[in-house]
Amino acid sequence: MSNILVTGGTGQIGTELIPFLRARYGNERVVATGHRKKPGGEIWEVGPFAGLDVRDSVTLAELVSRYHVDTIYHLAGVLSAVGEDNPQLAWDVNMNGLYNVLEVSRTHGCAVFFPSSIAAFGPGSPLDNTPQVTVQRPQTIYGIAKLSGELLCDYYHHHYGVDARGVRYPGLISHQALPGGGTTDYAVEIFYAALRGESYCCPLAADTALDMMYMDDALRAAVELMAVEPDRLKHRNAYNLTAMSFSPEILAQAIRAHIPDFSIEYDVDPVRQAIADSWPNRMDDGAARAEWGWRPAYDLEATVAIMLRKLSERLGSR
Ligand code: AKB
Repeated sequence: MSNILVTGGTGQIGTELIPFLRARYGNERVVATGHRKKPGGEIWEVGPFAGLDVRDSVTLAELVSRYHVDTIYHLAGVLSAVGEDNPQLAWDVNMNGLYNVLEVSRTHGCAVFFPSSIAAFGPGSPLDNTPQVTVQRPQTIYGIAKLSGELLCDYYHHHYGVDARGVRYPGLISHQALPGGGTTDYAVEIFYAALRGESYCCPLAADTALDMMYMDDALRAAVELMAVEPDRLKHRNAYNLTAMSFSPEILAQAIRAHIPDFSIEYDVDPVRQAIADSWPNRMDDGAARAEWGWRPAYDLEATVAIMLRKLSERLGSR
């Protein structure tokens, strides 16, 4: 029987994608990998886990052979804000990691899921209703690697028949692992402050609109895309994907519907602000809707309600 391998398994998406895949396909069939030590907790015990730095092609190939892997969800990567602090590391992990995943997929016949990002757009891209196919001149090392990654996935598909598929994720909002080093992280951090009864100090300006998505939608999108008949996919790498668009002020207002005394203040980080200003306000995800039936389930109100409920259960607050 063939199996699934997830890189970046201990990160923001991986922490939730692994149980999601295991519930669907069986615990033993999903191999979690991460460059950090295996975290404690039941989800890490019920199926295989292996240490993996995605730049290590030998270990990656060995795991793919040992576990008879036929699909790789390649989530390992350095995010946008951290990438600007260390562009050499970001390029090394994000590009060489993807290259290794595509190479092992070429030699072992695996399908690949690649998470691109709104970061693959940049100055010159239309910010509103950003089309599926348009100008893409990102200026962050993260965005450059995402765009290069989209092209590399297409190259491996056209030249070697690797079944590589991807989405351009917006900022992802989740209540388990923290994102760690992205420009959209504020949209997760704000909930922790609100539930602790603290004012939130936001690094982005009040009116900075960005695409966002609740994690459950992001997981479902990845699995649905990988399950679609290949001949339906015209824009494989990578599909614009969004669920909502909001600014910090709009998000704060939505939180105040539950916690009326919540307050937000602004101390704009010029690096993150410049990145956010170069990203879409709202993408057009019509190609994903038309080609593989993408529909988000969580809007802003639903996301705020579930984040506050799930996080308050975890943090033991109101
Ligand atoms: C980031 O902010 O770097 C990521 C992304 C939008 O790709 N969340």
